[in-house]
Amino acid sequence: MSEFVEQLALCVERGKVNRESLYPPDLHGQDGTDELAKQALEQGLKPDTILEGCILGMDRIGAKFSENKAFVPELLMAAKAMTAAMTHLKPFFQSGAVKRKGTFVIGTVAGDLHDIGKNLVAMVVEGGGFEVIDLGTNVTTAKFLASIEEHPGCSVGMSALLTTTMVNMEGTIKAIKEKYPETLVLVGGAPVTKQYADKIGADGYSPDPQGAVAILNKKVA
Ligand code: B1M
Repeated sequence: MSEFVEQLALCVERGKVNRESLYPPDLHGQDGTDELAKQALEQGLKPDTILEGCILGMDRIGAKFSENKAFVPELLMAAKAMTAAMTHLKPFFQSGAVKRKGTFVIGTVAGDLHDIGKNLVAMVVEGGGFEVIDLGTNVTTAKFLASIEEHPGCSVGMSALLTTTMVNMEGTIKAIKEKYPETLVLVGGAPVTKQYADKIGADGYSPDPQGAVAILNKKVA
């Protein structure tokens, strides 16, 4: 693993956003994810390498959280640090195509506030040539339905990061299929599996953003 990936992962894990940020105190005055991502791109590093460092840092803080060695405030700071790096990656993911192939409505399911993975999927799908309507987090069934009505012919993506919220996908899919049976519904997120997606009646499942684009491309092919 490169020194850069390690350094970026550490900044995500420790929640170090930028040089000015006072948190964490022991890293005060040092570059954070903001500067590191910007410099890496200027030096010609691939956006994927930056993403690798971010995800590694997130995995590490997630593991500490599981072991009660880190707590919600630390997770929030890590998320903030990852978002700062991702801001620099946005133009790369979005520069895919000019002509829109269709509309993709995406949101994190009801009860769930995790948005980093969902944001990544939104960016990559947008880069794949689709118009993306991002409904944010904690999206209710009613909100998904209203958006489908507003964007006839759209496809829908749902993200869930909690075993307690992924179960909300089933009811939303049922409601969508009752009212708009032709709508393609795609699900994803760490606890979601292909088997679960099939069980709840989703049309597609992908473990990553690229797979989501591939499924959407198949629909418009
Ligand atoms: Co939370 N959290 N969290 N958290 N959090 C997890 C998910 C957890 C696994 C941590 C742990 O215990 N190790 C655990 C869930 C356990 C479980 O259900 N099995 C957990 C918990 C328990 C909680 C709380 C309940 C903690 C509490 O309050 N006691 C709470 C719940 C709040 C709520 O949502 N109601 C909570 C809160 C939070 C924060 C708000 C502090 C923060 C989120 C901030 C934010 O998102 N803005 C947070 C974070 C940061 C995490 C971890 C550390 C990182 C998640 C992340 O962003 N990963 C996470 C542990 C971990 O994952 N290592 C954890 C990086 C991201 C790029 O990956 O989202 O998986 P991911 O997305 C991937 C794929 O899954 C896929 O593409 C992405 C890129 O490859 N993908 C899709 C995602 N959506 C897709 C949709 C698709 C296709 C692919 O199609 C539509």
